[in-house]
Amino acid sequence: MPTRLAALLTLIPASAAFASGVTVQLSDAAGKPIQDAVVYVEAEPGQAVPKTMKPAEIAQKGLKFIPTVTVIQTGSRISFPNNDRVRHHIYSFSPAHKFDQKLYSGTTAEPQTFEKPGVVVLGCNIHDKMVAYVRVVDTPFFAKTDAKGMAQVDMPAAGGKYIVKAWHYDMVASQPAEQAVAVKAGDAMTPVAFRMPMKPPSLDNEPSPFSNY
Ligand SMILES: [Cu+2]
Repeated sequence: MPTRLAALLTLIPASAAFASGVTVQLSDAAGKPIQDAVVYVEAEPGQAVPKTMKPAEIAQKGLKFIPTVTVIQTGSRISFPNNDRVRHHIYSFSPAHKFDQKLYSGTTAEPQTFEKPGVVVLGCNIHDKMVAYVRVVDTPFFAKTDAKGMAQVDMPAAGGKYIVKAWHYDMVASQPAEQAVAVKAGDAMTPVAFRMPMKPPSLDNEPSPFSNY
């Protein structure tokens, strides 16, 4: 893109009519929508992407992590407000980000900066059922699918070749599904659809989610 045009486009607010990016429809092998999947769009090698570093928050409330799934760009921070009266002990053994924080009731864990791309599974040492997933990605272009399996990834002023990836913590494959996509520049969203085989609903004898990452 000519520099002058790029400079002009940066003057247009993200909410203006110049919506570009991809809309993703995610369904399982039977065609049912997949909710809470992470979809993200990576540039082809050698192509720079902006660093937006939007921070995120994973709260603890009612002995749950909220939300269950979080996606952030590599280098971003997540804070962990504790809204419960009980204490939690948040930890992760995942190679992408190991940490361990004992907390007292009402206290909040230090924010963590996630420096490596990958999957980080969070647990609580006191409440075994608490689990949350952080997908750390090398791009600012990402979204989560809704109840209809749809996600819209806004890519302001983008256009060109990209790789769209989709990941869910219950997917059968160990690596994200991916498709090469030519994203249209200007006022257009490029539709992408994925079929992703999923594991059967949880069984009591299922291996712990912590063993996968
Ligand atoms: Cu806990």
